[in-house]
Amino acid sequence: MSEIQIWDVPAETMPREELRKLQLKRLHECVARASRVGFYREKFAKNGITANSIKSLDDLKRLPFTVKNDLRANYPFGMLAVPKSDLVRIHASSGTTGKPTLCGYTARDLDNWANLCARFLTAGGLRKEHTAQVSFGYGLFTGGFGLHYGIEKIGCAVIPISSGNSARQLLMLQDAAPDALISTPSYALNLAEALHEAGIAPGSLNLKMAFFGGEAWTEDMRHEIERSMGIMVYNNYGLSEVLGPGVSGECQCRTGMHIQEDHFLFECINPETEEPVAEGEQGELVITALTREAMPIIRYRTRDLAILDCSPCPCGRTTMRMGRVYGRTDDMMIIRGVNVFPSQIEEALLKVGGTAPHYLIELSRPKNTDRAVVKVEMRAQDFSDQMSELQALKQRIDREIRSMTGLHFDIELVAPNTLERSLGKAKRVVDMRNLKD
Ligand code: DLL
Repeated sequence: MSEIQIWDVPAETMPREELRKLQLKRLHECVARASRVGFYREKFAKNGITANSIKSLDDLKRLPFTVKNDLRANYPFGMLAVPKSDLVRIHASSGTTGKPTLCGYTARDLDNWANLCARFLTAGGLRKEHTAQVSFGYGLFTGGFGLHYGIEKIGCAVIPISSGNSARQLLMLQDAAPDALISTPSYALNLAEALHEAGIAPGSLNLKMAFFGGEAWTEDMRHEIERSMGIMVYNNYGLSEVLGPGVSGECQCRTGMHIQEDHFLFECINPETEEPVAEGEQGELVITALTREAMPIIRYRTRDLAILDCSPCPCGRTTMRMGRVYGRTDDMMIIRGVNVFPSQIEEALLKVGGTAPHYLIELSRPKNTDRAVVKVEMRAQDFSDQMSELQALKQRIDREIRSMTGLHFDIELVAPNTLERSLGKAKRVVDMRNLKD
């Protein structure tokens, strides 16, 4: 662990009482800004909400939730609280179907954003003298540009390589000798594999740390990457609707991701009842972006499931932390009536070991019964193993998944390098059940 450094000491170590006062002041300003947005103006009018009626943080409960469909319904620029001419950047959220949602930023939004990214990167150990390779896509996705300006803010050199072209990624890792890799965890796995195939020992690189975010991953995956690459890996979280990366990130104590609470108000609710869960219980994160000028977002239902942790962290930051995102409410598979998250399958596979960390879950419904298959990739070195050994491996995976989920999955071991690799966020589930019909 390098010496503890904090990017913005007053903001990150503010006494909680003072923080709550600042949040209230900013919530007040946020509601005033949101009143310029037709969607919020109408909702506020219905419930008699004005900025002046916000007297305490408890008043947050009186404010309406915002869901993804509200943003879609106001596509492209209906959620702006500033004239479009005040925007200096437009990104889009990574929707899988239909139109994306556009996210606008003013110059001040971008400056805040760079500082928030600088906070979590500093917390993980990135310093001015380092070089960082950004292997997130640069484009409408917020990952590339978001991290880029945070790194520059620190004064650290950026290699803006974006994702894809692994031969060039390896060349940069070797020759430009970055200290840090910044990407999705699944893309980092691809790079680890490419290194292995090229016969490059990770220990021969200058890489010391990595910052992963943008998709759900597991603690076992962290251990696997740390072990195989000999680096320290830190988790960070964000979403384009409220900013992009920079909403929260781990410090070197790795006891959860510090939430940038002077910019975001977090709630954790039961997604069914919409009531707050008890402290320390898992629920859906609901986020209010307190300082966004271009697009104030109030009580955004993220669909991300996590636990909030208010206990003190040894690093000295006073902010609340969030645990790893366990899954999304819309990622949850219901198989023969049982709720299963892809992260449970990943955990089981990594626990058993003996395969590559690449998998794909396929769901179908022959004869009206759910069939769940996990395709797991073999490692090249094990591929020629005896049939009996492969059979035993399948049985171990089946047993582990069953103990984790209570369900039987058909395990298919597939040849090395046959599952599609992602350049950004990995696709883990193919559901062919036509459940909506
Ligand atoms: O993924 C922003 C981002 C980029 C965060 C780079 C971190 C690093 P979206 O494309 O809008 O924005 O997707 C947001 O990704 O609601 C989560 O479901 C998921 N997600 C993001 N970070 C994590 C993480 C960016 N660390 C959605 N762990 C969010 C788990 C994550 N899921």
